[in-house]
Amino acid sequence: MAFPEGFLWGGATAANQCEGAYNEGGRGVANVDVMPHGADRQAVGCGTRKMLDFEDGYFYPAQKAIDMYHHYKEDIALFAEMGFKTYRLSIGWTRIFPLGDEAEPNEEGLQFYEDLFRECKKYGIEPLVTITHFDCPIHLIKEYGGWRNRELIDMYKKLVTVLFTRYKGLVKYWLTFNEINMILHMPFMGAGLVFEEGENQIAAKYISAHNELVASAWATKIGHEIDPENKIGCMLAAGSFYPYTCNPKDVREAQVRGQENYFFVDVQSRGYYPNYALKMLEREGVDVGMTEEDKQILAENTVDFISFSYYNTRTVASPDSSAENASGNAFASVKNSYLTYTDWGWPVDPLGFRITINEIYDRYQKPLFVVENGLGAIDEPDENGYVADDYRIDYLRKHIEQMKAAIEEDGVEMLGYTTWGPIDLVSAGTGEMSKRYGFIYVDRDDYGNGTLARSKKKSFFWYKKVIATNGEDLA
Ligand code: BGP
Repeated sequence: MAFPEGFLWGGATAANQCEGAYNEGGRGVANVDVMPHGADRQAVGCGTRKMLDFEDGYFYPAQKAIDMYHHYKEDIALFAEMGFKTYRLSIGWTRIFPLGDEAEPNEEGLQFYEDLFRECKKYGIEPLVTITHFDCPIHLIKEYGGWRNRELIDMYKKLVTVLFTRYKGLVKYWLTFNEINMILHMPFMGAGLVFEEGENQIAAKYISAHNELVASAWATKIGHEIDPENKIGCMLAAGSFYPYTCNPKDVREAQVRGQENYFFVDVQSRGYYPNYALKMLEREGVDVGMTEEDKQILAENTVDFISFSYYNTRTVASPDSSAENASGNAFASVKNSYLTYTDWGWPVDPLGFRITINEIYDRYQKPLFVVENGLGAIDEPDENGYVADDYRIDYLRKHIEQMKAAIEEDGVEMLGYTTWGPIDLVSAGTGEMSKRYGFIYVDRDDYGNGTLARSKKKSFFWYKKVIATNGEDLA
């Protein structure tokens, strides 16, 4: 059998993309709430269009999302019906600390997640908890400048101490920051950064990255101290970088972009800054403010496992190449003529999944956890809400086959696999509902219309079979 006994099959969501109820249960406002649907979303996510409050004339999809806050029992029952062994979800920071800098947590928020975890346990589903999935209290952005301010390390330490203490025995698997490398690509979403006119953006991004890396190491330390059973991982937006051609200039570009990506996990897994990063920061004149204590905390608290999302590889060319640009999960890349593309222009590269898995495993030699993989597509439901989503089944089948080969033939240690968006939810990149990933269809459109009714797609029954046979039957 390729997949080990106890392999954690499941699905992954993020609080802001599914919960809604943004102003209920004492919750405070976060950066992710004020990211509108529509043309300005990109600029807001990148920190170049300042939007720290709800503005007239915009639709904010996170406010209600798919209202999982009120539907979680129904949704977890559906996950259980598929046979989920794990459910990856994230904590809304502002449910626990509405402002971020208060002394005491909000009990209602803590109770909400406790109930949710108990609901999972009822079905034997192991929660996999992302401590922050792109969210940062808006108060910490307005008053402290987001993650560029070291004081956020203390706010985060306080948050994780509360979480590890309260959920001791209920939660064992934790991820510190979702797609930590997203800071470089969507800095408002990844670190609450809004840039001032003329500000050195590279400096702001790397200082914020440093603060998150140190906060992540503190979380690992605190989590292990509170419960030695805790397994704490990092989370990378992964995808190998391919050179556009075998021209050494393209190969070098791919190498540099790969290092830029792995920088984060190099620190979280090895415990120190790699030389290529130190040299780059020196050239850019960036001082991240590393203290002796930071060095020690980073060195002594490396992660237990490496988790990552995989949607596609990234093909890159040297700046003087004439290769055509393409999109793909916020990472600039060029068109790869060997691959097909999704409705949203993201490459589809199942073999690239095996390549990426091997690259990460070779580099760190720690257990891996695939915590996001999936296809965002347009679904056409029939009158009963049923979608014959063979294209989604095909995508997932081909990726699982490659993961299987990586385990069986390459000997990679893998803890589990959670697909992105087992239930349709709001797209992080575009704010759309119509970019659907789910096994479960949700009746809601891009502008907030719909009954929110849930219905099973064809892929629901397919994934159920995959899990029941521990990945043996992918037909
Ligand atoms: C990752 C994020 C998720 C998720 C996914 C799909 O970057 O961790 O939050 O949304 O990408 O992206 P999108 O929603 O833009 O299709």
